Amino acid sequence: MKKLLMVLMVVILIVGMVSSSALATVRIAMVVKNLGNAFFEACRDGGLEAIGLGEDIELIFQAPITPTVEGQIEIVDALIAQKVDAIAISANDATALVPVLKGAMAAGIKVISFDSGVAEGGRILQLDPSGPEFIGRQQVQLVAEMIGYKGEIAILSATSTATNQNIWIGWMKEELKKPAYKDMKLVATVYGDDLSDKSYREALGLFKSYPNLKGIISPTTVGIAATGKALEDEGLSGVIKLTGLGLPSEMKQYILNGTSTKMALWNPVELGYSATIIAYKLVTGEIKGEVGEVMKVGKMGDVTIEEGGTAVMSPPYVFDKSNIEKFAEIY
Ligand code: RAM
Repeated sequence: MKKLLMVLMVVILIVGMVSSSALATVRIAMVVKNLGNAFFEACRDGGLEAIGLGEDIELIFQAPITPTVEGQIEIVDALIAQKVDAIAISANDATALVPVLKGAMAAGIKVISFDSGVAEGGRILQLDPSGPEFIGRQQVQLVAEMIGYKGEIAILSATSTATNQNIWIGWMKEELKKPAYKDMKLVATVYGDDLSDKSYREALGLFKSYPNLKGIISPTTVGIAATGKALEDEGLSGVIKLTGLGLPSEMKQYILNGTSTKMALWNPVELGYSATIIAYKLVTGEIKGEVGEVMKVGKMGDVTIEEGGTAVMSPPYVFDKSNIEKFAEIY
């Protein structure tokens, strides 16, 4: 919140290494869901690491203050007018961005989505952090272990239109159909909109509405940290088990005190790094964006473009007391 309040402008950062030579600068815009989310700040740091590899690249980092698709459409419109070379976007809505991004591509801008995807017509490719099926199923496996495969569970998500969370939730529901989970019941899915205060209130609402609740999955870094705080404040740490996708730096205290015994996430710095490299190589023509193509993504190695124009970066890590402190220093 503090960070969010500090930043009242839509444009928060324009950085880059602009060559003093006559070479044309490649301008890559990273557009994320909203400002003030440490996950996306880590993605931005990865983007900066990537542009550091070249001397003619500039990174423009932008997001609406709250995670709305209208805000992102306005930003993309402005980026088209600025004639940037590439846009890498984490979408607040899969389909509503398609027309404006089609316009961007028609203007010669290379468009990719990463993290939270845009539907096929609106981007060249979507970079998933890890396989969506794997992520969704793993979330259920984690909470099931924590509650002994028995009792009521709820999901506290980001926005109701977030592509990534909605796909993961779809896979969670698939996983829950397996006989192993017959004694578990998903009683509610609520949305904290990736805002700490709203997520906190939604968590309190769950505690009140479902007195028998045994576990919460929060597949959003903002949601899981807010839920951890709500559980602690209400004296419910360990009573209702918490898992999800969290930043180690934000979740360290809750992992160490047992509010959440295990949770998962990939490295957001590497995600921003990969998205920026792919966007850059699409601009230079080194990557075409065709299905089957193997992309060389710097230190991340080879990444293949699969059916539907999707590519997967790497598997998620699982954090617990044994490794949380080490990862908390990184992101
Ligand atoms: C939040 C955002 C982001 C998601 C992570 C796990 O920071 O919703 O899109 O990937 O959580």
